Amino acid sequence: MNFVQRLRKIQRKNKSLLCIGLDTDTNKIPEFLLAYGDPVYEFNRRIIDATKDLVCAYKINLAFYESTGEHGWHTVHQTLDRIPEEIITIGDAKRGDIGNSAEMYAKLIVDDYEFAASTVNPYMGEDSVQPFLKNKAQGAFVLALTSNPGAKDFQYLQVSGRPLYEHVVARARKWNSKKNIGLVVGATRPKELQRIRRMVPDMPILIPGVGAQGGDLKAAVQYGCDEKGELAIINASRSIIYASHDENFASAAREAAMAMRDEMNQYRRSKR
Ligand code: OMP
Repeated sequence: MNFVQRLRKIQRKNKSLLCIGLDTDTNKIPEFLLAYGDPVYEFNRRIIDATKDLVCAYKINLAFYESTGEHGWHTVHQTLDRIPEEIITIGDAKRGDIGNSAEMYAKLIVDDYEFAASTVNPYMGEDSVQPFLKNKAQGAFVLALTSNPGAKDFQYLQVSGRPLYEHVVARARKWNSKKNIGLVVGATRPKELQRIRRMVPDMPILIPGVGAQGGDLKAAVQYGCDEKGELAIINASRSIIYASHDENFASAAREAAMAMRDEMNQYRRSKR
């Protein structure tokens, strides 16, 4: 199965476009978890167990794990082991470097952790992205137009008559010989998302920025999906995993996830 087939399969099975971001911060998890040997794993385990039938993907932003030192790497492995095989796992590290260095980054994320997909920064061009694309079953999401305010610094610059992010989209299409490239487009940019989807009718699009960043959920679904109502992966991290700070945090996360998944399904043109 190639990456797109894997994604469609789980989106159909769980009837879900939702990706939960495990951006787990020890300062934000319920205090009682600090008594556990690995509080971050214990938090992730309970969130995963409470939501795994509601999502198509989990995204692990490696910054939250690497910042805790050596132990964080172990926590990533443990967390990945807890996620059912059929669910897409995204290693979000936004790497991008010259070819031989990128090979080493890919070695960790693609071969060692064995994430189903990664996020990559295309600023250094094709050789910086290719090491993440070797296996057709594993995808890479290229940053096209990001959700944050700083996106305006470079991504909208006009280059040869069109904004820079459109050049990124066009290049990503060219690099996609194994059909395992996706794009990242922020939910805070609905108009542009609509245009990008028209440029890439059959690529997965990872759409962060709903929930805590205030992005437009309806537009994310209606403009982000392909014609079958699939291939948009809509990420929410803080608004789901920190829905409650009490003992009931996992069931609160489940409720928040279910509400978001169901709302998305209402907006899908073609429901499965
Ligand atoms: P919340 O704002 O808490 O839902 O988290 C958003 C997550 O998506 C974080 O892990 C961000 O690093 C990530 N993200 C963005 O917020 N904006 C982008 O444009 C791209 C990403 C990403 O690549 O995942």
